[in-house]
Amino acid sequence: MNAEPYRIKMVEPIALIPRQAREQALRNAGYNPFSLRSEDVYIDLLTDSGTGAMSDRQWAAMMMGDEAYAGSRSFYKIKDAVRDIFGYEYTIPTHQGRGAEQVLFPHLIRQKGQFVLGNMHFDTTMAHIDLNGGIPVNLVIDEAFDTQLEHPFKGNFNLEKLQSFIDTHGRAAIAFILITITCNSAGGQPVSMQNMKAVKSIADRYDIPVLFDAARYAENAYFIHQREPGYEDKSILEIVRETFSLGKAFTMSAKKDAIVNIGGLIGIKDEVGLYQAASASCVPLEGYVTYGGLSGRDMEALAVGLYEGLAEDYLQSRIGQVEYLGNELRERGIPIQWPVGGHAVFVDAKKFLPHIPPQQFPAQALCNELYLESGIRAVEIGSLLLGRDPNTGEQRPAGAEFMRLTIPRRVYTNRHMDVVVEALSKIWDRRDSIKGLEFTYEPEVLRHFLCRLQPIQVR
Ligand code: PM9
Repeated sequence: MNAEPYRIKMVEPIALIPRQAREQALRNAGYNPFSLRSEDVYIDLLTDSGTGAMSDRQWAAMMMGDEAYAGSRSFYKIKDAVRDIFGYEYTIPTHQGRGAEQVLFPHLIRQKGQFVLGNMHFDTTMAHIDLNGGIPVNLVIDEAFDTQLEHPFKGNFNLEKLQSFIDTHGRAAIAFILITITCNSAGGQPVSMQNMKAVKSIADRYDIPVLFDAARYAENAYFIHQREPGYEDKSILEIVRETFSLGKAFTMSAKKDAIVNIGGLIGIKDEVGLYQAASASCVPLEGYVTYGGLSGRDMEALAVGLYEGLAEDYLQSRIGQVEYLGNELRERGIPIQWPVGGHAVFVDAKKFLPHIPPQQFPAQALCNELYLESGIRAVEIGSLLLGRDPNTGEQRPAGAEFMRLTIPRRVYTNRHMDVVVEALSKIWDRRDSIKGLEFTYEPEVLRHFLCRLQPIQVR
């Protein structure tokens, strides 16, 4: 048995505020945990994005930041790392993942109404496809939504659906294919190498570009290493290189696997034309192409983090912690997406709260109850997040209603996980008493971040 491959050098105090104060805080937040003050949160499992603990090497590297407006030495460290790890010639830093999406997508969606085919697009990705006149399409395998079904790669594309979509709509209707690794919205589920190669070979037949949403590039490679025959003796780095050889470009939120608090990247394999077009957009949107919204010190930490995220002992401990939480919950009968994903345990709120219909947001109701019970903040990944179709105004049908318990990297111990297990077990025992929610304010775009809700009143 191995413990964490690090020891703790700096700590940040956290505290549980009293129940009455939590009730008041949640009311003030409009029953939306995004609007809570983090000081009122005891264990924060809202996201693994930008919430990781940087290493001493990353902090040391920050002191070496070159803050030159143009041509910063720190930028070239990122460029070298991207070339070495992913094999891509061109790199543009951005302030975070959605910055990369806003810079790159306009150059890939050439006509209004073109489709962007994905296993399952993340919400900000979907928003940037929408904003550029594209139509996001999710083609993940059906097994992804059967939370109790054992499947090693629930993030895989349904290849028959992909082929049939292309046959039905024709090449010209498709802007590009985006492979999201790991597939966050399906439960942080991995995509197998075999499946990615099959997607690439279908795409090649029609000359459709394949891109990656690379936020969790290392966790996906770790799952391939663990689960896919033929990859057990390959290093994480080798698997990452093989993965990215299949794409022509990537967008990346570096706030996840690269373990920085802020940062994103565009990587382009070799197409100078695309690089030049994206560079021209980057300047007005993010900043000059050798910083793209980041300071030199941010870029230093990112260049180090890109490698730290690949360390096998770290990945084993990180994904091991997610598994620990998942196993403990499962043993108590709590329904979760199984097997657990890389960055979070996804609790199946449809099964947890079958009496609450999707339009009353069962997973959001569960998040609120968890906060009230124990000061733990989780996040909804379901109907609330999916929102409405921008053309029809209808609620998009969600395949699953998840409450995501997202584990920040190198931050919490398994004792914190035990607190989560105890709290959810208590809620499980009184689940029938939990009520659904209704809007008091619903923003048009990405509503889950800013909406306000209230518990449905018994009429
Ligand atoms: N993901 C997450 O918590 C952060 C925003 S919502 C609290 O899971 C993928 C697969 C993501 C992602 C963000 C982004 C956007 C793109 N793709 O947040 O802009 O999971 O850095 O990245 C979040 P940024």
